[in-house]
This record gives sequence, structure tokens and C-alpha cells, in this order.
Amino acid sequence: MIQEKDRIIRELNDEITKIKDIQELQNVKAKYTGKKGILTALMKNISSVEPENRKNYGMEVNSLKEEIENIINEKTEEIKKSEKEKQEMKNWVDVTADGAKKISGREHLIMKVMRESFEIFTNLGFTVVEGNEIEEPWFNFDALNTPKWHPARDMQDTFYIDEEHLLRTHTSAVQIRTMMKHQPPIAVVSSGRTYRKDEIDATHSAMFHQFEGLYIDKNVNVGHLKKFLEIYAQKMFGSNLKVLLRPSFFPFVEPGFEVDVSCISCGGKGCSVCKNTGWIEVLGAGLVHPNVLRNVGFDPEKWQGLAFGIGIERIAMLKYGISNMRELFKNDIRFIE
Ligand code: FA5
Repeated sequence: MIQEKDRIIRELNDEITKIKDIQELQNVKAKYTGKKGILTALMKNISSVEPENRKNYGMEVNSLKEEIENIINEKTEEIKKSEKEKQEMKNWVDVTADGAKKISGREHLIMKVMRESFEIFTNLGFTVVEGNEIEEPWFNFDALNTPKWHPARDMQDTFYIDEEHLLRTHTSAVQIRTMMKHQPPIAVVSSGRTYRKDEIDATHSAMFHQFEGLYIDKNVNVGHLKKFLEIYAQKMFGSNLKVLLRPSFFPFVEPGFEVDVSCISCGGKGCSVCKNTGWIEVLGAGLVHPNVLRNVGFDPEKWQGLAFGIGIERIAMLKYGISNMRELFKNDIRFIE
């Protein structure tokens, strides 16, 4: 029996050294301690042993069983430990490694200029109002003293949805909607998208953004207009900037102006950006036409007003030295950064 026992243990040790996982170990365990295993066969063999030797034989088999179980338990622990280590290696995190790069969003330059424009005028006491991108011709044209024959109303210039609806060509329609809702004095600003069938080039787009201002009060004059625009230009571009009002025609103002700011690139001396004039046009403005005041039920003898419409893209281009307006709409992340 002793020899048999040694042989069994040797074989078990040989088998066990090759084992790498619990499943294989279970198979070996079954081979030795299972119902049809070696130990059971040895136990069954007891009947063929001399009666006086049976006790010893039984004790030997039991001690063999204990030894086998110890070997298998030890191996079980060893496998479990190595599997745990493998799992830990898999989940290992290098806490000293660089973290994942966080990508944070940036405000688009159009939104930035719009927000800064709002800030300048709300600090002067203006209130922000909203307009409609889809407008009715009466608000976009008629009420703004722009009669049916005016070229701006032409199908060539305006995106019509149907006869009653169009994509607003400027933010000035907000003036009418505001004056129809509120009594003077009024000081409002509004901004958003506008649409025109303009040829797209470095300074024109079919969709662009305007920033509208309207101030209605008693004794409003061009001096007020100039001062508001000077404050705006200086806060937006810096304190050395000059503002030039050039007479121009808009049906809804009288007098009307196109407003230039002194060229930021050359400081007004003349360069390629300002086409050697020293000035760059950024907005349209004027004193609200008496017909417009009448259209909304205000008495032009009592109330006067000033209004202006700023091209947001043009301001962004000037402020950030962008030579082509298309850059603002490309959504190229490198540009936005
Ligand atoms: C107007 O749209 C008037 N409503 C402005 C106004 C308001 C005048 C209140 C008087 C009183 P104008 O068409 O010039 O005016 O446009 C105003 C500004 O919008 C321009 O100075 C320019 O900066 C910008 N702009 C005009 N057309 C385009 C375009 N296609 N693409 C980009 N910007 C444009």
C-alpha cells in the first residue's frame, strides 16, 4: 500500500504542475476523489484485504485522501491567486499618466461680438428685444416706409416664402414690432440672422447677422446718434477710434447715414484693408422717418427717434483681422480656436 500511495502522490504532483486553471484542476480532483475516482476504487478494494489488515488499510487510504486534498487545496489557492493578479494587471491604472485631454468649447466670434454689443448698449440703458426671422412684408418693408416699387422688395433681393412671408432682409422690422407694443420713450436693441440674395464674396453672405438699435424720445437728434455710435465703436475697438457719418439713403430714416470707423489696420492713414480711404463702413443709421412714426401711431411732432443697423460679421472681421467673411461660416475648429 505504501508503495502504491507514493506512486499516486507522485502522479498527482506531476499532473498538477501542468495545470493552469480551475476547470482543469476540477477534472484532476474528480479523477482522484470523485465517485469513480482512484480513492473510491481503493476503498472498494478493502473487501479483498485480510480482515486483520483492514483497519490499517482504511487508515492508509484516509491519510492518502487527506494528502490528496491538501495538494489540491494548495493548488486551488495558487490558481486563484494568479488569476486575481492577472485581473489586477488588466485593470491596472497608471495614476501618474497624463489625463485625457479635455476639449472645451469656445464662443463663436459672431456670438462674441453680438454678446459684447448687447453688453455695451444694455449698460447704456437699452433693453434687449427679439424679432422674427420669418417676417411679413408689411413689417419688413411697408411700415418702414419702403414702398412696393423699392428695389429691395424685388424677388431678386429677397427670399420670399410666399406672398405673405419672407426671410427678413434686415433687423429693422424689430423697430416696428417694438413701437407697436410699447409707448415712448423706447430704447431697445435686437440681434439675429438676416437674409438677402446677395452675391457671396469676401464681405457679403446670403445669411448674415445684424444688430439693431432704436431710441425714441423727445428732442432726439443726430448728436445723440453720433455719441451712441462713438461709444459703441470705442468700447468695441478701443478709445482712439473715430466715427464718420456719411449721408446715405434708407427709406425709413431722414437724414440717413452710412457709418464708417477709422481703419484699425492703419489707424486712418490709408492701407489696402480700407482701400486707402482710412475708413471702413460698418453700419447704417439715421433719425427715424416721420412716416415710420406715423405708421405705428406716434406723433412725429412730439417724438423723434434714432435707429441703427450694425453688420455683426463686419465688426468681427475688423476686430479680429479676418479678411474673408466665409471663414466665419466654415465651422473649422482651428479657426474657432
Ligand atoms: C440696413 O440693413 C438697414 N436696415 C440699416 C439701418 C438700420 C439703417 C436703422 C438706418 C436705420 P444695410 O443694407 O446697409 O442697411 O446693412 C447694414 C449693415 O449690414 C452693412 O453696413 C453691413 O455691415 C451689413 N451687411 C449688409 N449686407 C450684408 C451681406 N450681404 N453680408 C454681410 N453683411 C452685410
